Amino acid sequence: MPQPKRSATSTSPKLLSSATEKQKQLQNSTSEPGNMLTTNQGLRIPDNHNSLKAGVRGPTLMEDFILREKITHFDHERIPERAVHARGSAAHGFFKVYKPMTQFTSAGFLQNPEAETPVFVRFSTVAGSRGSADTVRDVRGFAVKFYTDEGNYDLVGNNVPVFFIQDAIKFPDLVHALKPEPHNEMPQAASAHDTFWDFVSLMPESTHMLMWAMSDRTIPRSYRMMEGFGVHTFRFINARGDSHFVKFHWKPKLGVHGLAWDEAQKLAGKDADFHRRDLWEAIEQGNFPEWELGVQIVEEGKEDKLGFDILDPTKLIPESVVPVQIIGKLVLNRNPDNFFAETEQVAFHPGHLVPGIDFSDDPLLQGRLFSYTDTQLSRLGGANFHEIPINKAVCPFHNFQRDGMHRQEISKGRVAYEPNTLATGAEFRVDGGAQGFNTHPQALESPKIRRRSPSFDDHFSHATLFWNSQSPAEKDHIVAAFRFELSKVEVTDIRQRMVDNLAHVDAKLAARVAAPLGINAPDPKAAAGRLGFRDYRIIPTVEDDAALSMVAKPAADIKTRKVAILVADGVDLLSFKRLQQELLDAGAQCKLVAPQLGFVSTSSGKQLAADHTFSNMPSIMFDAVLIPGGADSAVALAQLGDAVHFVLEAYKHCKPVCALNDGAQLLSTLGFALEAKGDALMQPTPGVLMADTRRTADGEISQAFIAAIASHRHWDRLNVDAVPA
Ligand code: HDE
Repeated sequence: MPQPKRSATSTSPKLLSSATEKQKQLQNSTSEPGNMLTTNQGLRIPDNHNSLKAGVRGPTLMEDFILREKITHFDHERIPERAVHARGSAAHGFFKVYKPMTQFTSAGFLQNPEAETPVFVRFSTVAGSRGSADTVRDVRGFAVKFYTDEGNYDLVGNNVPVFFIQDAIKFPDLVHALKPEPHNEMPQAASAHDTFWDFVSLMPESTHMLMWAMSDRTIPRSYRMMEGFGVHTFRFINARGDSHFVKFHWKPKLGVHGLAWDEAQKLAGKDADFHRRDLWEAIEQGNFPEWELGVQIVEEGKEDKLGFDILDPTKLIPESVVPVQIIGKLVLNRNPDNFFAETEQVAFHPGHLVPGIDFSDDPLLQGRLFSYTDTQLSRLGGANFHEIPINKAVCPFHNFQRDGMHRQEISKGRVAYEPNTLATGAEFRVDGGAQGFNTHPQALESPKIRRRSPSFDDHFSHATLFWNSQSPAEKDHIVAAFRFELSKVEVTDIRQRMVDNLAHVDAKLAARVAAPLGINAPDPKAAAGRLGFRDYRIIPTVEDDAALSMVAKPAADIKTRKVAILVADGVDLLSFKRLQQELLDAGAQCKLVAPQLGFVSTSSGKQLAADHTFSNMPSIMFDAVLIPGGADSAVALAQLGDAVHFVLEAYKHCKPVCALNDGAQLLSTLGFALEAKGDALMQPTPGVLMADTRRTADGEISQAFIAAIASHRHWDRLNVDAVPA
């Protein structure tokens, strides 16, 4: 038998090192594009169109390891989706603190205003599956991973500052009630069904969160226009070891805006990726979304003055009681390269902390600390998910954990324990010192007990505070949302139980919700008689708080707002050219929507390229509508059902509509007309402008239209319910 030749590498140290280098290099490289394909073992594939067969018309052979490798990999492409927050979109960016926060926290990334900390942010819905629609009524996740020099810090929050339940042990029940019903897997991504309302109507602690869930917060216009909240109370710990309680807030630069409910439902069908696309396109266009980080800081010992338990995640600290200090900014400026590798495989965890930040004893937070690692074990297939590039810390990390599924690191040497002397010859013992993470030495001495603190018993006063803080239009939307959801509940007792609970928030709210539901008038006594009901009421420190209203947070500008310009042959370019430029200058995006793609001829014989058609970009995909002048164009549009519907729908969704000269004909179905001798610029109802461009001064129309767009929606508009769209 021939002896195998001794390989050159085993005899030559020089060759050994270059081979090792080559191996390292190759291990780090990903598959290279080009005309060449290989198997996962690096074998060149001669033909990627035909499997190996016994003759050109014969059966496929088992032997075809190339086919089997390809199909096997494909068969295992899917991983379990997240149990909650399965549907998400993410982006890279950076965080920068405005001033050193040394007084409160030793966290390194909160000290140096010159330093940028890389972040990865994932937004999500909670209830739906990975392929569900973006614009459903649901709370949004707002999870931020900071890749700091001291390790990864995750702020895993939502776009609502409170939660449904007070104790983690109720989370599986809540999620089972919310998810599609188990016998028929319906409805997808919706809370409007019996099991959800059955559960929450029996859990009065959820009432405050339900008020938020039924508000326009849960149908955001864009991820870029949502607030974010850490929800729980955390601690800041400074270098001296002093602890302050802290609540985290993200404030979007573009203001906080919602969709109309009818619009949200239609969008779910017409563009299920509406929020994903919006975030992606904004970043691709260089319109990087920004938020400011705010903190509410409460000195330890002063929390009792708040009048409620700071550990209760169904309560919030009103901003009028403890103002939000703005301490830094977050900018998202890069889309992921690969959805699966980054957005899908990112693993957040409220327990990913850095020195200077610590937990409170909020029992919901404490339960989360177990859940997030546990879920990744099945989702990402083992204990080494921290080695996946998107999850990897950017600072050096080292410990003696070893092996496990999909291990990437090739740990060297024989020492995998501490203390040891064999690693370097000297004694090695861990000494993280002052820089290590030291848990705040909070004193604890209590009996073990399985009971809720009586200080968590107030289930209603913050729901009332939220209700009192809403504008009349926002109150209308909340009532409408409760009515919609409860009208989908088949069991009348559940509807009744819910409105009985609502009577403890506000009698008028409950009566309005109950009116069209075919049930009795709300009965607060019936609610109070039920198991689990607590009628302990704190004396609220404030009756209302403007910061809880979305309307109270308009954007200062109209950056990235989408304006549809409706055009057909004969459109008068002169009537809108200047206004279009002024909108663009103000940061808005203008798109020409026409009966068909290709070119539209203007009244002066020019050709304008249409961006969209009425059917491929309906009004729900825009923030505002501009109807230019031009007699022929106006007549053509008025005769086109899709164009008329476009305008009516935008009107119904309370969007700004501006009609110029002959274009005003499109508003005639709404009963509005531009009088030749009347005012040159009319506003017959909020956010509807009609103008004769020949009689208005330069800039007059654009000023009014830009202000109308900045107000976002004109919820107090006339006769909206009468408009069929
Ligand atoms: Fe989560 N949550 N959660 N959650 N959560 C998950 O972790 C859980 C809660 C939040 O984009 C899961 O990796 C428990 C509150 C966000 O990847 C899971 C409890 C808040 C995301 C989990 C809560 C959140 C999750 C599913 C009650 C707001 C998506 C997949 C004790 C402060 C993160 C995963 C992303 C995801 C458990 C309550 C926010 C199962 C047990 C309160 C934004 O581990």
